[in-house]
Parts: sequence; C-alpha cells; structure tokens
Amino acid sequence: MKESLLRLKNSAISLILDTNNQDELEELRIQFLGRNGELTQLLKGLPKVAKEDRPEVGRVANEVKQIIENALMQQGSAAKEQKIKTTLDVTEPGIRPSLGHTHLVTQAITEITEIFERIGFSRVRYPEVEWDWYAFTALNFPDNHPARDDWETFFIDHKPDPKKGTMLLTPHTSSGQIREMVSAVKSQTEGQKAPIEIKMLNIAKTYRRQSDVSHTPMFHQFETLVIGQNISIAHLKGVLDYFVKSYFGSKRTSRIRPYHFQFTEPSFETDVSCGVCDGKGNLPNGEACKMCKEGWLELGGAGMVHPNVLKACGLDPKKYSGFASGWGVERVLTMREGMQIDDIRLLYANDLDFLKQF
Ligand code: FA5
Repeated sequence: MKESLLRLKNSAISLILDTNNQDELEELRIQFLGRNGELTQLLKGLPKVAKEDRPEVGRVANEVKQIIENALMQQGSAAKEQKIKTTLDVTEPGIRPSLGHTHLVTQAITEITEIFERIGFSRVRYPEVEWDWYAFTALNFPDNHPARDDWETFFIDHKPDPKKGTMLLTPHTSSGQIREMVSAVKSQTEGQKAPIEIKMLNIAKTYRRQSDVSHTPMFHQFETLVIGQNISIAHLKGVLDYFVKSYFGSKRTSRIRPYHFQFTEPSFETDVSCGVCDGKGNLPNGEACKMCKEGWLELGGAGMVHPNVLKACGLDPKKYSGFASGWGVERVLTMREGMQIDDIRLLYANDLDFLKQF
C-alpha cells in the first residue's frame, strides 16, 4: 500500500508540473484528491492492511495528499503569473529604450569638418596604409634620414615598391598633401588649364609607436593644405585664428612660434590661449595654472609648403605657394574648456560610464 501511495504521488506530481493551465490543474485535483479520486480509491483498501501497519500507511497517505495539494497550489500561482505577463496592458507606461550617441572623436571630426567647410575647404580621405614616398620622401625627408624616426613609424612587412619604397601605417596626415597635389597636377595636365587651387581638409587615422597620458598608438589628425598663387603666412594665421575661435570660443586667441619640419619653410608650432587661466598662466589666487604652459596650449604643427615638396609633386615653386597645418583631433578635443580628460587613452578604453558623460 505504501508503495502504491508513493507511485500515485509521483505520477500526480509529474502531471501537475506538465501543465500551467488552470482548468487542467482543477481536473488533476479531482482526478487525484476528489471524492472519488485515486487517493480515496486507494485508501478504500486500508482495512486490508495489517493492523500494526495502518498508522504508518495513514501518515504516508496524509503526506502524499499534502504534497499534491502544495504542488497544485504552486503550479496554480505560476499559471496566474504567466497569464498576467502575457496580457497586454495598453495603459501601462512604456519602457524608454536607452539611446546611444556617436563617439566623442566622431563628434569632434564632424564639428571640425563643418568649421572648415564653412570657409571653402573640401574634406578628403587618403590611405592609412601608405608608401614611404608619400609619408616621407616627397615631404623632403632625405633617404635614410633619421628624421623618419621622429614619427615612430610602424613599418609593414611587405615587399618594397621600387619607386615608392617601404609600406607603412601613415604616421601623419601630411602624406595627404602629396596625394592631393599630385592628383591636382595630374588632372590639370589631362586638359584642365586653369591655375591650381587647393583647399584640402584631410582627416584620417594615423599611427605611431607611442602610448602615454597624451599619446595613443592610433589617433586622428586633421590636415589643411592651401595652394594658390599668392598664399602667405597671413592666410595661415587667419585660418588658425578662425578655427580657434570657432572651435574653442570667441575669447580664445592663437599664436605661431618658430619650429622645424622637413616639409615646411618657415615652420611653426601653433598655440591656443588657455581657457582655464585666460591666457595668463596664473589663476586669480596667484597659483600657476595646471592646464597650460604660461597661458598657452600647443595645437600642432604648421608652415609654408617647402619648395622641394611643391617640386616633388610637379608644381613650380616660382608660381605656386601654400600653407599646411596638421593638428591632433584627440588633442584639440581634450583641450576644450570643461573637458577635464587627463588621460587621452580614456577615449579608446570603451568604458561606457566615461563615454555616456558626453
Ligand atoms: C606632425 O605630425 C606634422 N605632420 C604636422 C604638420 C602638418 C606640420 C603640416 C607642418 C605642416 P606632430 O608630430 O607634432 O606634427 O603631430 C601633430 C599633432 O598630432 C600633435 O600636436 C598632437 O596633437 C598630435 N599627436 C601626435 N602624436 C600623437 C599621439 N601618439 N597620440 C595623440 N595625438 C598625437
């Protein structure tokens, strides 16, 4: 009898767990626990059980009844919950999906592009995997000159091209100057006789073996190149000032300092006045400003295109002149007032908590 009770319990439980339909659960309750149910039928055989075993069989019968009732109850509330979940309540307020946004660097690139397009520059893109000739030789770097090391270049293990040299990841967007001038000269000799005029904005990924708080191995530069017949340093200073005021705000000013690059003559470093100390270098309480060096923040390089570079691209330096500049996107972004990004590598750490702030 005890075994029959346990078998009855097992079959009841397995049928109960198989359904979450309220009507079917009620049918199972009647089938097992009803007045004429299987448990009652089984207990009708109790008188045939030896007298001394009856208390134990009675205890097991009660336990089986209890277990089946509990299982029916639990499965019943699970069924109710399921029903609630599948019922659509059209009055319930919706859950607003969280919205992402473009990456900080993409935002900066879009803004920089718009600023330069407003004064007639055209955005171009050139290869990230480049030949030495475009990145160095045509930019007036003598063969095997150690200046190539200044750019901490990643060289690619590829058969060198007899004319263009080794393959590399471009360490600066200045290679775009060469591609732009070469293609302007090519299209001119193919029938277009008007004098060459270039107003290029090349924004691209660039690569160097560097990683610290102000350097990442992959970063972006934006390069301007203006070529025409009477281009002077005044044009360069004008564009620099226009960019500084448009991107950083009307209170900021710019300056150029002498510097050296192989591909520009004269060459400059360009600076923007510090927004934290207002270009003074000191805070109102007399303490030195921690953001800048004596009131100025460095933007990047610039200069008048070197005659040898013009010649390498097929342009006559007696007829044409031009200026170029190359600044870091991540650098200008972190230099903006209120950004407070003290480690540039954070931009590429893919930390959503950091990125969501902007
Ligand atoms: C150059 O790359 C020159 N090609 C710039 C130039 C263009 C000069 C046209 C004259 C005419 P420089 O190595 O200083 O110069 O880099 C320019 C800017 O790129 C730096 O001021 C900095 O803002 C940014 N930069 C350079 N290396 C890194 C790096 N590893 N991570 C982030 N930004 C960098």
